[in-house]
Amino acid sequence: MGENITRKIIGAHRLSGEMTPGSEIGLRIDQTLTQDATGTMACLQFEAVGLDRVQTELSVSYVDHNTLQMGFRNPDDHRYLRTMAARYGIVFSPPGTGICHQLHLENFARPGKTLIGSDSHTPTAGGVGSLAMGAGGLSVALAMAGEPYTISMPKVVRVQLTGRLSGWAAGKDVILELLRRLTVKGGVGKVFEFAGPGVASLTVPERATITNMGAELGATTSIFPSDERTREFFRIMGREDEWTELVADADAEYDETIEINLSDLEPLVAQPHMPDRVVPVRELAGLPVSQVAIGSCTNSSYADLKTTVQVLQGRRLPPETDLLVSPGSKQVLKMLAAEGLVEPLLDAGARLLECSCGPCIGMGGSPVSQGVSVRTFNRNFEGRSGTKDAQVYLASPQTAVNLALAGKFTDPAEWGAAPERVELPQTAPSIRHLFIFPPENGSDVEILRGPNIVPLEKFDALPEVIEAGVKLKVGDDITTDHILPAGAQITALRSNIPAISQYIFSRVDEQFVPRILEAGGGIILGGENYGQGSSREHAALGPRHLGVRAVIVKSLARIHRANLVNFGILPLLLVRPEDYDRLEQDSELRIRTAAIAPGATFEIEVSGAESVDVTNDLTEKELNIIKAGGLLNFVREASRA
Ligand code: MIC
Ligand code: SF4
Repeated sequence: MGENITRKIIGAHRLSGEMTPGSEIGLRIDQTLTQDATGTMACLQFEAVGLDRVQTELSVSYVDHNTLQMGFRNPDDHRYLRTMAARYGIVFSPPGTGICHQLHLENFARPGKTLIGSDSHTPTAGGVGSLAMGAGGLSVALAMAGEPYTISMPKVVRVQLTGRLSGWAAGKDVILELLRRLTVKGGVGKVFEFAGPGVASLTVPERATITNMGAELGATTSIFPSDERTREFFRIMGREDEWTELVADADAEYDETIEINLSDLEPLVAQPHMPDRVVPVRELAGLPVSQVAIGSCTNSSYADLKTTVQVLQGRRLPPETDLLVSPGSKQVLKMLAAEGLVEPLLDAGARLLECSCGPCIGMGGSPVSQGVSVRTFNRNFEGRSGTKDAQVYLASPQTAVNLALAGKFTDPAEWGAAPERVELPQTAPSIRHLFIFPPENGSDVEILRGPNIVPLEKFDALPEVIEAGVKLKVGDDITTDHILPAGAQITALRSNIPAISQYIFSRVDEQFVPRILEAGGGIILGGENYGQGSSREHAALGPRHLGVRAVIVKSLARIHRANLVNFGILPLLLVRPEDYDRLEQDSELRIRTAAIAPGATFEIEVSGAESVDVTNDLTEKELNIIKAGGLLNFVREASRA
């Protein structure tokens, strides 16, 4: 029987476990990436392991989230990351060089390699055939230390692409169509592997847009074959020697198949406040648009920006619409400059921002009150833009720039002829010299820490009995942005857990932190898909710092589930959904943790009411990690044994 690409890569990296969907497997990790917002923790955790050098083929530390440097905190973090990278053998990408995923795709990603990154959009590298997964910072730290990365063996979904994109339809519309059909929960436990005759028609940047936003499906990852187009991309990036072919066998089998005819796609848009609320752009015609933002790791490539400029050329934006453009990397910006494409952008009235995450993570660029902002990003969760009542829509650059010029939603039929699809130029300027490569031996390098770098706290083991109250009850699809909001002020505290914990659930219920502190700990009750979105482990670390020992939910998102385990919080699943309605904020619960066994159902006592049944999907090892008080304790104990 032939193999698909996903199984080929997993097979070549599997250190333990069976390759049947749902079984726990351990994978050897070739490459890691971190970004500054999650990377400071990952680096502190790597240091805590006590090795002299990273054990991976390649580890890169990017600075792209907290680049604003308002006050000492962010620059202190950057200096720590730079010196720590030199000390332990990590490549460092300074602030302003670009967005981690765009830079990794252009400079380091390789077909057939495994990559984990402390950022949920790490699957971007699947655009060139890497098996690239988002993970919590601690999982990345341990991969840097040479430990296997554990996942549940995914199902592989063949996404059969036929036809070709035409008119104003873009790569973004392929993934928006998948989100429309499958929703933000539709990819849980799955890898989306793209196949079929339509693949060859998509450029590498288009493929990367699609795999990037596969994260919004909740998927383990998404991946494209590495074919002649991929080879051409590597040649243009000046690293053809790093290219290898990687295609599925002709008779490869898949667990499921979905078909998308690219020729049928039209411009789509995700409405507030979830990436799966997708409708055709034409249906919203007439809605005024106050801001448009083009950029982010989803859509900031040379092709995305060149298309934007081609539409803007010689035209002027209406005064009521602000257009923000953030190139994905300095390489993209250099290519635009070389072709004289920066000037028309400026002349149209657009604002050119730094090559960084910027408005996507709420670092500036907030919309006006109740404003409609159309963004080429991947997330439109409520409040993430920094303006609480803004309405954020997600679309392709093609759509975004047309709406910016009109100052409102219009029917694509009125946009005139679409420009030709942009291919990369024959050669691209290198920016390799901007990365700081580590010395052969870094043992003499002094690691510089400012006051914002607060050492890790040591967590205690899980008690035999948890007696605590439900301190917060939340609904379905709670994102990590609800648990720990983004924005300049809060994100600057990512290396300081005591300080950042004060913001846990602050936008959901301002009284949550005082309430749980007063009680000395507690439990969180949630609905379906709890913890979807970002990989930020602070959404587990913060609650743990505040004394949360268990979350009881209907279902969990993959990375957040792993983060809860990593920091010793019990993720329990309600057996009967009705019990969710019976439990209230302030219900007092008694959980006998000694009675928990992997996969087994057990009772939780509820004071003054009937008990509720919960279960878990934990493996023996995960349960032992939680009992030890978290993964770092577990690893330390294991190395002592
Ligand atoms: C995001 O897009 O939400 C982030 C910011 O990139 C996060 C990581 C973080 O919170 O630092 C992600 O996607 O994992
Ligand atoms: Fe940065 Fe936004 Fe991409 Fe997250 S989704 S890595 S914040 S650009």
